[in-house]
Amino acid sequence: MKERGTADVEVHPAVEETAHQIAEMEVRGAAKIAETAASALKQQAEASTATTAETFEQEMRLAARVLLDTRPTAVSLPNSLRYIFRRIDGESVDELRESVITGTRAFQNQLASAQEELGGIGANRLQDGDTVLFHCHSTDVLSCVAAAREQGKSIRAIVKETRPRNQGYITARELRELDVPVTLIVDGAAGRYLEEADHVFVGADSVTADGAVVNKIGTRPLAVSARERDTPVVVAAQTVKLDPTTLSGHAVEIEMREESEVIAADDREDIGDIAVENPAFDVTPPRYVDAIVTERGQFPPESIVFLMRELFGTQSDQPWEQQE
Ligand code: RI2
Repeated sequence: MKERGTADVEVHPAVEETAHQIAEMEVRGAAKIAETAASALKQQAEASTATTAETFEQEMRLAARVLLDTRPTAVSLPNSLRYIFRRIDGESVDELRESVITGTRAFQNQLASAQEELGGIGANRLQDGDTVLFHCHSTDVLSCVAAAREQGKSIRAIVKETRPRNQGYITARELRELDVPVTLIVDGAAGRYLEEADHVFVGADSVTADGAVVNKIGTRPLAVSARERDTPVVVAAQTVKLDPTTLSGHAVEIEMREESEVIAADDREDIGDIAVENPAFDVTPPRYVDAIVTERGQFPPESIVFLMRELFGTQSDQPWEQQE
């Protein structure tokens, strides 16, 4: 991919490779995607042979767009790039390069400390002996459980498979590493097991200004069933998951993935002429969510807009767009 009207501006192979890994979900999870994309941008800066500041900046914008073209829903990806672009500063290529490297390090440190702080806050919701029902695989959620375990609380887990990619298996494995007893269930059994749950904990790929939570497909029906039983639904989402574009009315695009994740080609052929759809995420309205836990504290979903205004103002920039 080249920037229009420019000669020989190309992205580093490491950026292409990272983009491929994100698109194929070899690298996945909103926080991990953000961290890896930031790292790729740093590699682009480090390897740049640009001789002018203008060319260097063109390379950065092009690299950002290649990374952004991978998965449309997790806002942590554009937010990570925004963070770094806001800190790009200098007259010479060396100064610009250094600002990208420094900005990336600051972003990655912030990401790690945010998750730890969030974990401590989320752990306060958990009591010794609680049973928690989990959907998806979220490192923000697991940080809450890890902090609760460090406080000596005993937690029991019910883990949904989370079809089609069975990310519940990853959650189950990581909960076992925290010495949490795990019962794995198929997604359709969640209603029955909600009777035993004291909380539902889920992650987020994006949180909108009206407090809606965009997360792994199946979150919404789980939250609706939990509301019916008065089981609290807690969303663990560090502030990098808050979508600044929704402050000005933009909608979150829901990623549609390949049908091969849903059904094997042979089975599909056996069945006959059918359509298969595979939305990766759904949107849970704020009325089904009890709390959004961030590193800045716990918020009722309807008030998350105040934190978003404080963090982002009223506008969101697209610094990777081509400059005229
Ligand atoms: P952390 C995942 O998406 C899940 O939907 C999860 O809730 C979310 O990212 C957040 O993950 P995917 O990349 O940042 O597996 O909490 O499609 O790890």
